[in-house]
Amino acid sequence: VLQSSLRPLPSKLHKSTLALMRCFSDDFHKRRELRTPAPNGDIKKEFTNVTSFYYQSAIDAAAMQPSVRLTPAAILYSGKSPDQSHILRSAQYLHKELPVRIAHRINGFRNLPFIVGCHPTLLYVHELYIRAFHILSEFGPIRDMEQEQQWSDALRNLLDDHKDVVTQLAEGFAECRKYVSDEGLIKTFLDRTLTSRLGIRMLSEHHLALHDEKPNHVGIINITFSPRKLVEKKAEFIRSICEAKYGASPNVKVNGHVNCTFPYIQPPLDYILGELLKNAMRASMESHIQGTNIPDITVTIANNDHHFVFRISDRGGGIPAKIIHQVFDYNFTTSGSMLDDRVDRGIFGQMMDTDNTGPAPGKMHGYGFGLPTSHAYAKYLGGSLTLETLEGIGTDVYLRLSHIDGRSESFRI
Ligand code: ADP
Ligand code: K
Ligand code: MG
Repeated sequence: VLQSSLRPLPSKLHKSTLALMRCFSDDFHKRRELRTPAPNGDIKKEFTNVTSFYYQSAIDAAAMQPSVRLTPAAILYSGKSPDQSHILRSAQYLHKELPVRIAHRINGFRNLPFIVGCHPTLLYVHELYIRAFHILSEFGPIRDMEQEQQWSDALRNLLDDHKDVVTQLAEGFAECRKYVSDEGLIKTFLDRTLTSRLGIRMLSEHHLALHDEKPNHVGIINITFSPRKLVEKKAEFIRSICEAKYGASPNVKVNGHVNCTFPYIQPPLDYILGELLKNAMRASMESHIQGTNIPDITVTIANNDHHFVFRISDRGGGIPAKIIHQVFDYNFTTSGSMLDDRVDRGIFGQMMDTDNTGPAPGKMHGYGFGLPTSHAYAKYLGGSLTLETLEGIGTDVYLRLSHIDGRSESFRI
């Protein structure tokens, strides 16, 4: 895959880059082996990979450049042209911008504590980024729509290759974070890596979507975004996962400004609302183990000139004071842990553990990534995520976000 997607090497490439690329393409064939830790910890092999990453002059040069971030309003109002020159301009911007952003992230991987950076799954993600850097930065200038098409195809393949990165990071850190005493270091790395990934994906998917004519959309921006419709759609989906797991699910009521619509970028909200609803449903189900009189979850929507807010209220028993300070930590979870004294560890406990072995699309919880990732995304989007909990009663989570219609400076992607 790697060899066919790389173009012939330009002669100006530094010798060490060539050496790395040769070693890297070999590694790529070994990636299956790498994903599973060698039984006796084949540190030597991993060590060779890691040190070779340190001699990457092309990545170093790109990492020195600043990233150019756009406001959603700039994207929204950049205008469509009948000759498709807006698509060409968008590709030219991304062609320059993405290698810079990826190089910054590769630096993040290089600066991880050695023992973390050697974890096979994290090393695999690090390699994915290096490979993406090469594929995108080796691509020549984009001057016409044919070159644009080739570039967009490469971009689409990369988005697909990177789709499981969040799960891979969650798995990798779950296994090796115990060796790191500085929690802040992991939080900074994950906040940056996950929000940078969100930005890259929003820009890339926006670019790809510019090719299609979808009613009420400019790229990924939905001009008539309806918070109520999104909540209803996510609630239906998460309820089906909840039912598969617990045999029943709480009702979700929506109130407040239910009729408002405005332009917004839906994909990150899909993720955040999904995670918040999963948490609320899990708490509601597990605090009512007998499965009767499961209390409703209420989502209140409030919309004003600058912000809009979702409040997700559950009656799932609240969060105990002894763990409240940890719920926003990456990898902190009460799933499958004895901390969770709300859960009967008998037959119910077994049911809960059956899908905890690997990443499955229908998981209700497990990696402890839902709250911290949603928090980082909300901040990246110029908003906030906070919660108020009444131990023994339930929890209110507030997701506040900025409008993107250009009336005030919102955030940059
Ligand atoms: P996960 O859901 O994978 O455990 P999260 O980051 O989404 O990870 O949540 C972390 C922990 O916070 C959960 O395991 C749970 O103990 C607690 N929590 C989150 N939301 C709620 C809620 N609405 N009610 C009760 N506990 C909650
Ligand atoms: K957590
Ligand atoms: Mg969760």
